[in-house]
Amino acid sequence: MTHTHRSPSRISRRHVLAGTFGIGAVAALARIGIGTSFAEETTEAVTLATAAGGTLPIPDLLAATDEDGVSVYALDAQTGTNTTLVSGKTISTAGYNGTFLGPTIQLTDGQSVRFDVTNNLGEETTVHWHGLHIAPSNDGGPQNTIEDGATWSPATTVNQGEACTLWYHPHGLGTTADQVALGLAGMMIIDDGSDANAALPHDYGADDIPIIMQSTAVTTAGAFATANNNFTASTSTLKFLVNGMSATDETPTLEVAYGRVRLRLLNASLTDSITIARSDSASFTQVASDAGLLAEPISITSLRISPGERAEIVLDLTAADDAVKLQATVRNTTNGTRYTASMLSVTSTATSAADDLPDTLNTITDIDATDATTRTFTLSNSGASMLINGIAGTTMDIMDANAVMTTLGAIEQWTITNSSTNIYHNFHLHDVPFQIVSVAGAAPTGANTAWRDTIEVAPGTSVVIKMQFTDYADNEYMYMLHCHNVIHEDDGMMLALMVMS
Ligand SMILES: [Cu+2]
Repeated sequence: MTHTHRSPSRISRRHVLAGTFGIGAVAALARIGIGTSFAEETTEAVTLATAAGGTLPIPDLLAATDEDGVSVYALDAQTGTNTTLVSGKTISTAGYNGTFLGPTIQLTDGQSVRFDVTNNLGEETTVHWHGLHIAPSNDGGPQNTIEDGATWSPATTVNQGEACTLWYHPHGLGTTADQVALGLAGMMIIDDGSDANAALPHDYGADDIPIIMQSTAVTTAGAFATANNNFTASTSTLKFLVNGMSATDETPTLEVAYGRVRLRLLNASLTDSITIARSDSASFTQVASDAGLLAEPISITSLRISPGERAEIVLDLTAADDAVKLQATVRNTTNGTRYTASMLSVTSTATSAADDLPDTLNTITDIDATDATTRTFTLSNSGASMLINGIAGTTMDIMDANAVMTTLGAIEQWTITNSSTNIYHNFHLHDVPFQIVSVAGAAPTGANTAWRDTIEVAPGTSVVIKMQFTDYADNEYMYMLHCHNVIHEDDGMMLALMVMS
């Protein structure tokens, strides 16, 4: 196989914020399989996967080192610059193990892991494992500050119970938008060992492709925007990035050697929602929400993904005579269309069609909330001050004083109300995924019937969710619940949750 089409010179010319991406080892790593021994893997009669080609950069899989049965993943948060995205501007960036974004971490349920996160940013940071079911002391929230030059080493046994697409990013108090904007974000993939996940495309970099989408703006000063008015300033340059490549300047291409491809879509934007559709308006298949596989594949023609959310889709390619082209319609917090980007063009060299997808992907057992503790959370704003239940969670004292207290094993049902006049919010809960009871009074449909950890709440409406707080309790460390418009989060739309033993 050849990778010359991803040579560094081509990449830089295409305005890629290159750092960790790459290139040669992707398929080999995918074959060896992080988390399984080489011996196990070689006893299976596997067909070598052919790495996807095209101009789309694909983050490397992060290789682990083994320490007495613990897979250790090393992340180095570091700074960089980019001089190619906007001509004449030197943009400050940051990434993990590179200068923009980070490698993909692929984990398997039951695996013992440790993350060694070293901070070389020159300022405090944290790393939160968005969607990962993990103890609050390891969750990476504002209590897990990593000083400049220090290394933080949370360890856990992967305990997700769902095949899903998660991500990792900073989660400090008041600094999340600033640091995510620089490029501090990476994908995390969980394999639950299920037959359904195995029946879906799952060869990383070959037919299982991460798609990290970022709606960004570069200011006249040459910085990534971190405030709403930067995005609307006529002097800012808007760029839609896909795995760090500017789709605004040139549509990224993906050439797959298979009849079907799985795209793991992540909206890593600060504030914008993204609606994905095929440019020919044809249908495509969604197989996973942000927190797990759907009960069954669903056919859709558009997919709206709010900031922080993920979704997995599969594209059947052999039926298409031409490239399957995806477009992204990007909307601001008041739901106005900012722009539309031609985000990806996918082609296949396969000559035979893929096998049928499974009819059933997941068994989602309904949480019995008959005796649930109920709570109400009202998201509102007073000008630029962003509030939950009237509180702006901007200091640790406020977090402590207003922590939501629950107990291990508790089942709860929450009504999340957006009382802002015209601003969209999207609610994210740490620790456990939730099930949706209703959206604006109606029963959930589509991907809203699957596990979720982030849900958009339209102005003047409510979403009712239910969840159970399993496995992890701590009387000192807190989880967070917040709006995942991270500008709103930094402006106070965040509270703490304590699960007491
Ligand atoms: Cu919000």
